[in-house]
Amino acid sequence: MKQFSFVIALLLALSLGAAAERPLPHAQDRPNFLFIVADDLSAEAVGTYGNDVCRTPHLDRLAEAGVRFDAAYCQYPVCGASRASFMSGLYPETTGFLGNNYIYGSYRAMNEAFADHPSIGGFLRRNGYVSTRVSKIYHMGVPGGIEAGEPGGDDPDSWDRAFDVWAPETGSVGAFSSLSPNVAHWGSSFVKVVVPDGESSTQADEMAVTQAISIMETRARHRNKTNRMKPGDPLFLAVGLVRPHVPLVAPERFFEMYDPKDMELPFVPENDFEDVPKANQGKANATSYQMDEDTAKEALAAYYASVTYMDEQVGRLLDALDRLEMSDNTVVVFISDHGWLLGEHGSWQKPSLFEPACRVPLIIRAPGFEGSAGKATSGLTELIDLYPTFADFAGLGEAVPERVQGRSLMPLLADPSGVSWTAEAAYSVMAQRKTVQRSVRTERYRYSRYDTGEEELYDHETDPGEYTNQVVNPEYAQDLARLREVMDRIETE
Ligand SMILES: [Ca+2]
Ligand SMILES: [Ca+2]
Repeated sequence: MKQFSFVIALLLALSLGAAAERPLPHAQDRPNFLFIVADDLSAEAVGTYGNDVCRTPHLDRLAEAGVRFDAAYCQYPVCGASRASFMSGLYPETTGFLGNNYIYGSYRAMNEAFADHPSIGGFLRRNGYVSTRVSKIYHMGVPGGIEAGEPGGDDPDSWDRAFDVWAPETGSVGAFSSLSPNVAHWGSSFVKVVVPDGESSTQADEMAVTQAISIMETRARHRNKTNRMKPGDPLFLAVGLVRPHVPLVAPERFFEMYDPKDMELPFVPENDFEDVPKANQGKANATSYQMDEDTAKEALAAYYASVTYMDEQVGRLLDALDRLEMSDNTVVVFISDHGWLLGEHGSWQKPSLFEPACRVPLIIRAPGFEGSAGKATSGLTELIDLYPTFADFAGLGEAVPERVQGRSLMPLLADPSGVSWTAEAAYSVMAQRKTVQRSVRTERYRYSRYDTGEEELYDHETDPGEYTNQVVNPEYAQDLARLREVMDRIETE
């Protein structure tokens, strides 16, 4: 990829401390953005993150050409609040958008105090970008909202153009089977649908990606002067993929890759929940799903099939960028809105404050940062950091609204070793069943606190599976006191 002169100019300006005086880059010099948001994807299921069963060749190649963030965390392990948070660059408790609301207009409509606070889409729009959404970026019900073709909790100010998909989801052609006797997911059952090969062109993610590629082609040619998109206008293209969110729908060829008999469920220690507050036990198989071992393996295989199917759509987007010669001036950012439990702690799905639900995959491939290609960073990051990161790439770092609580990830892209990156903690919150539950992840610990007063402390240095709650262990008293202080500070901010 070519070096990007504005990036170099920007880094130079920053190093000279003269960022405030530099002129805005010309529109033609600003990069396009392709922002891909997967739904309910656990980092644990992605090849480049260490899963050697689930195949994600396209995410893997994106990571090989970009930077993989190994310690990236969502701010709320559920679709609605997480998406409102990363789009606004604000913690969920700042806007008060806590939960899985479908308010049209998102946080801006929900809280008057933030009516004028632009999302990252709105911010880039106001600064010369053509901002476009395809499918689920803010909250949409899956499968219900997709089956209804609704914009869900969209914020129309974020976009010049927005495209919803209207797709069959649970009504897809194919073999439908239920994986759980219970409806355990906001009215949607834990089901799988095996779509015959060759009959998947009406699937939500295939349609979304076809629409997105069509927008890229229009951008690459821009011959029509009456188009809103003028020659040289940079593009912010946000593409939402709804897999691997349930229903686990995929063509048969993806299910054939994963024989349920070969699936290995995560190790769960006996009496794991003995030291876990009730509030963090909500997604237990024993109570919520009641899958036997064979069905749980079938669920894992179906999830992997959905992940690989989603990954193929990512591949189509990357191929289109290459074909249209846009890769050299397009920053690609891939995330999931939050993580997912795949049998860890005998639990499934979200919401949960365990690591697999709060941690997210985050991969950024950016022109001008080829020196970091293929590297991973363990610097602590939050999804709210994306807002200022996009702005930084656009040369608009100084114009980011003061309210935005994230910070640009550019230093980590320049130096993934993280030597120059300090972050005290990544923060996640959940509010449900009238309780507020908060968690901070530091380099070493996960510390969670519930409004019942109950606490969890896990030492990731010795216990990455979060099996042993150390909150009553006197050996941890000093570190626990420090973490309580961090939490106190967050609670009162
Ligand atoms: Ca989600
Ligand atoms: Ca335990």
